[in-house]
This record gives sequence, C-alpha cells and structure tokens, in this order.
Amino acid sequence: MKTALITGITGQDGSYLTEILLKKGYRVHGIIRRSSSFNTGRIDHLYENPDLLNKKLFLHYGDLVDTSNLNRLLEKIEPDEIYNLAAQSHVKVSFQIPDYTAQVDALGTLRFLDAIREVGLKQVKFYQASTSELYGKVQEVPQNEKTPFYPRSPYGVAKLYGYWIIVNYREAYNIFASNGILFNHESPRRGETFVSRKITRAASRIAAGLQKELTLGNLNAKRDWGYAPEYCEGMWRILQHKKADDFVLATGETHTVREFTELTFQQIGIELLWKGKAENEKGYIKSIDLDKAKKLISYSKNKKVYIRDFTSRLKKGEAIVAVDPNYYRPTEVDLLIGDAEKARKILGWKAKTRFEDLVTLMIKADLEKVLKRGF
Ligand code: NAP
Ligand code: G4F
Repeated sequence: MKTALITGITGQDGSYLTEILLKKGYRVHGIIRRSSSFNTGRIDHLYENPDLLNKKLFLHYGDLVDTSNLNRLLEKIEPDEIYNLAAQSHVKVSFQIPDYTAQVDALGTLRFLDAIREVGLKQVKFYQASTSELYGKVQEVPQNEKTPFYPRSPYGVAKLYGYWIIVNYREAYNIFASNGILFNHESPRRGETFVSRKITRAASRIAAGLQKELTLGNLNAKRDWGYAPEYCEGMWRILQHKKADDFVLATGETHTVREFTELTFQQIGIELLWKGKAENEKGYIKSIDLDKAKKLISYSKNKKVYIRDFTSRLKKGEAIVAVDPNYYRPTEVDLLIGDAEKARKILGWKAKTRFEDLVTLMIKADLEKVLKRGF
C-alpha cells in the first residue's frame, strides 16, 4: 500500500485527489490548518463512506509557514508521494497580501523540499501545483511547457519561484519533483469567490429570489476552464511517470467571463442582453424560457414550488448583472489557452468535460443546493 501526503487537502483539488487516491488503494495523510471554525467541509463526506475510508485517511495540523512541523510530519509519515496543493490561491487577494502569498506559495515550497533533504527521503516523489498564471502576459498562443513565463500578480510571481525551485532541486539534488502547470479547473466544490462558482451560485440564488444582482469585474478576460476531478487524476499520472518532468494540463479551449455568465443564465432559461460600456455595462433579462429551467431542475422534489416562484419573480428588462471596478485587478491576465499535447502523448491524459458541460454541472449543483437548503 502506497502512502501519500497532501497539503491543501481541504481545498477543491485536495478533496478530489483524496477520493482518487483512496480509490486506488493509497493510505492518505493530509495537512490541515488550524481554524476557528470547521474547514473540512469538502472532505467530511468521506467519513460517511467507511468502505473508502477504512482507516486509511489521517489528518494532521500543519502550515506551510511552519518548518519544524513539516520536518516532524515527514519523519513520522514517510510518504511515497507528496502533493503540494496548499496555497493562498486567490489572484486578486494576492495583491492585498503579497508578503503572505510569497511566504506560503513560494517559500512554502522551498521549506518542503528542504525538509525532504533533511529527513533524507530519497525515494519520495513530489508534485508541485504550478499554474497557468505563470504565463500571465502571454508570450505565445496557445501556451505549452516551452512558452516563456511573464506572471502578472504577486500570486503568479510567488508560483514562479515555486516552479523554478522544483526544477532546481530536481537538478541539484536529484529529487523526483514535478510541476503540473494546470490551467483553470472548476467544479461544484470551487471556492465561492472564484469567478466560475461566483456566477453559478449567484444565478441560482437570483432565480430563487435570494439575490438581486451578480456583480463582476472584467467580463472580457479569457480562460481555459476544465473540470477539476480530471485534473486531479492528471496530477497522479504526472507522479507515475518514470521520470520527474513538467506538464501542462488544459482543455485547449478558451472562453470569456461574459460567455460563462451568458451560458450559466441560459441553462436556467434566461437570455441576457448587454447594454452600456465598461463599469456602466449591465446584463438585462431579454427573455425567460421556463421549459428550460424546468428540465434542468426536473430531479427536484420542490420543482413545483420553485417554478411558481421563479415565474413570478423575474421580469423581462430587469438588470441582473452589473460591473464593479473593485473586482478589476491592477494587472490582468487577458488570455489563457493551453496546449496539453505533451500530457496526452506521454501520460495518456486528456480533458474530457467540455465548457458547456462544465457550466451545466456547476449551475445544476448550485440550484440543487439552493432548493435543498434555501440559501
Ligand atoms: P483552494 O481550494 O484555494 O485550496 C487551497 C488549500 O490550501 C486549502 O486546503 C487551504 O486551507 C490550504 N492552505 C492555504 N494556505 C495554507 C497554509 N499556509 N498552510 C497550509 N495549507 C494552506 O485551491 P485549489 O483550487 O484546490 O488549488 C490547489 C492548488 O493548485 C493551489 O496551490 C493553487 O494555487 C493551484 N492551482 C489551482 C488551479 C485551479 O484552477 N483550481 C489552477 C492552477 C493551480 P483552508 O481550507 O484552511 O483554506
Ligand atoms: O476565477 P478567477 O479568480 O481565477 P484566476 O484569476 O484565473 O485564478 C485561478 O486560476 C489560476 C490558474 O490559471 C490558479 F492558479 C489560481 O489559483 C486560481 O485558481 O478569475 C478568472 C478571471 C480573471 O480574469 C478575473 O479578473 O475572471 C475575472 N473576473 C471577473 N469578475 C473575476 C470577477 N474574478 C473573480 N474572482 N471575481 C469576479 O467578480
């Protein structure tokens, strides 16, 4: 039985990776941060599945800024594989807390690599959660493993250090350390302040009358959005490759935030009409197709109540999307589109879920939550 250690186990990717590794028969250890309230919501369901769990999941308090704790954990756990997913992962927030972001995302990676050397874990394999944010002001379209980097945020710059320290320790000390350069990947477990989830959550709440308006920043930024569980399977494949190497994981398709918003509302039967420019731009209800909404929520027991409320609540011509410049970034990444050909050829990995299916599964999940819990 292999043993894996996951940092960031309570995050979106950490939770999916845990499920994948447990299913593959791994013993999984995860590092969680001390918090004043519960922060294990994304992995709590695993405790309701004794077959999967079977005393194979262990949680430890720790933090990437606490070196002594990392050393102790490595000595105790002696993992075969380490997945370093912990990070201050929000790009906009990194402009507000740049020092902390660098401490965790850049130096946190170094602390881990040094702990591996000090403890003397010669056989361990290390996965680093690198990111398409490294490409920033893109120097090439699409972006692949050879595209030069040009990060555009304290987050991107911190992750650039993480990327290169992995390469350096691999070359200097022969540590099996690989970078996964992952493009945006989303899911119903995505944090609520990332744009995809912010949109699907707000749309479901607007439809249910719990929110009036969705307020966004830059509607024209383009992202290559994939489905998170598939990317977590890709992380595992990267560490199963015979030699340490760096891989891009992406869908090869790009869409604007505006398209994500339009498609989300379309899924619940609302066509948007955009009027105005820049911060004065708004999205108005052009038409409402109730049959479409009915189909999407046909699984719900509360369907009738919901549809009745939905009909009376929303009106043609109403503004439901607005722009707030507070969500703009001092420097933006305008366009990301990845070329994952190397991963396809060497690892046999390919993104399967298309943009439209991703949006549909996310809005469905948020609608279901609204209907079940009423928030
Ligand atoms: P996420 O949902 O924000 O999860 C981040 C995780 O890191 C959480 O478990 C968080 O703990 C933990 N964490 C934060 N600061 C920490 C610290 N100082 N010490 C220990 N743990 C800490 O992020 P994600 O979307 O799953 O992404 C996983 C990794 O992939 C991140 O490194 C991210 O930068 C990178 N990445 C993500 C994407 C994407 O599109 N999702 C793309 C490329 C790269 P709490 O739960 O306590 O906050
Ligand atoms: O959803 P986002 O915050 O994701 P972003 O900045 O692309 O970062 C995510 O993906 C990276 C991989 O490329 C990861 F490394 C990183 O950890 C994170 O997971 O924003 C996407 C786009 C941006 O251009 C942003 O300006 O959406 C635009 N946007 C427009 N309105 C908004 C909003 N972003 C957020 N978060 N909130 C808005 O209201």
